[in-house]
Amino acid sequence: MSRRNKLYEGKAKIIYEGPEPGTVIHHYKDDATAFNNQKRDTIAGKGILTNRISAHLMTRLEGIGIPTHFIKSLNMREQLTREVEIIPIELVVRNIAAGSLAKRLGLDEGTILPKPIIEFYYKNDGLGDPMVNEDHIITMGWADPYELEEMILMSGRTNDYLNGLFAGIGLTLVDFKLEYGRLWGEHGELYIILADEISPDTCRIWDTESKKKLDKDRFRQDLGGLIEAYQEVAVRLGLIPREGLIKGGDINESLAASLEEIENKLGASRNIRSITRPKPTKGQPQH
Ligand code: ADP
Ligand code: AIR
Ligand code: ASP
Repeated sequence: MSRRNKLYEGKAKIIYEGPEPGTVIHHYKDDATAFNNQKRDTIAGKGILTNRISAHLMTRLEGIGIPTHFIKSLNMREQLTREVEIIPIELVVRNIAAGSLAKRLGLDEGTILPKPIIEFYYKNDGLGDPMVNEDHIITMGWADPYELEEMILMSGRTNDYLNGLFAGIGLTLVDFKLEYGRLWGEHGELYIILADEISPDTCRIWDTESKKKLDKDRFRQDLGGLIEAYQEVAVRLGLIPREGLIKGGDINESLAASLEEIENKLGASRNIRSITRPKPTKGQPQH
């Protein structure tokens, strides 16, 4: 562990230098934080579940042609990814009112939105990730119009796909947060690829029938049963057997290791899709 070069330690993950240039290792921690780090705890086994779920969802998204940073799972808590230059914008897609949207607009939690809403937040812990609009993003140079358009398109497709995926297993995707990064190809071409994490830490997921919350709101709202909820999501996705991997803080390590193998076979052959539209030239009129 200590031989590796730690590049960054965040709230939920540690990023280590990868084995080859242009790669990094994401180590998923058991730490849970909310409300910009004001509330914290450690929940045994959480990192195993978020690592597995994120690896799986990224692999599925690659399968429908959305380029992602995911390369392969390494072990229970770690995955190898392509190193990207993170665009400092969090895109939140909402299908149903909850969380900060419900609070800001005085909507009842659970109100179905007539169409999905995309919001942008400037990724800056010191400022508490403030909500921003497209004009802020372009004017401040956080992303250019082409990059923003690409992120919006990919987020819409991701929402359509994940909505269907979850609906098929009796789950409702209420909202989620995405991060994207820049990756330059060998000829200097720019790719915008999906990065960071997609898991119950970054999505709101409800059981469709009972409306039970199966995401990080269990921690934010002190509802308890976070591991059971994340395991339920993993079980329905077909990632772990019904009896679960973690019981009372004890982790069935050999079972967890064998499941990684299956996941890696699934994701063995993937290509990063090229973005074909040219980058707009500065100074040209925008249509
Ligand atoms: P935070 O920084 O919000 O505390 P995490 O604990 O999840 O979040 O840390 C992961 C960090 O790594 C985030 O800042 C995220 O933007 C960044 N990141 C995610 N994917 C990649 C990637 N493929 N390459 C480089 N950085 C990444
Ligand atoms: N999110 C935003 N910042 C960090 C995360 N994980 C996710 C939440 C929720 C969605 O974005 O997990 O799924 C919207 O969050 P909020 O708090 O704005 O309602
Ligand atoms: N992860 C963020 C934080 O630690 C936001 C959240 O999930 O509530 O504050």
